Amino acid sequence: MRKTLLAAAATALAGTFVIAQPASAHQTSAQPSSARLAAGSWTGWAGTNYSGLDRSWSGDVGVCNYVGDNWNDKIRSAKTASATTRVELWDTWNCNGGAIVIDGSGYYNIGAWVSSYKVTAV
Ligand SMILES: [Ca+2]
Repeated sequence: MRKTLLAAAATALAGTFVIAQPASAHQTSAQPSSARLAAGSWTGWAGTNYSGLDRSWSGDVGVCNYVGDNWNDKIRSAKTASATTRVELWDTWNCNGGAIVIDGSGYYNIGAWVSSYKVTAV
């Protein structure tokens, strides 16, 4: 009798725990993700004056991203997706060395050195 009650209590607790877990996970993930949804995108071209092959990248504000092996040191012009979006283009893979800032009006002649980027405003 006593054993049955304990088992029932344990089951009830386990049930509560399992139900509470997704609910609290849902709550905690809802707010940071809406803040993190501040992502910006930009396009880079293999040629100057926005010519040749192009590719678009996106990223969350403040996060450094590598452009990838296919585009490393190959971007020659770039502009962001909107007038207010600002993106730093960095010399090294981890946003170090030198950098320029691009916006919606673009940068039409960049040396072949861009390796990483960081969105700073959307
Ligand atoms: Ca580089």
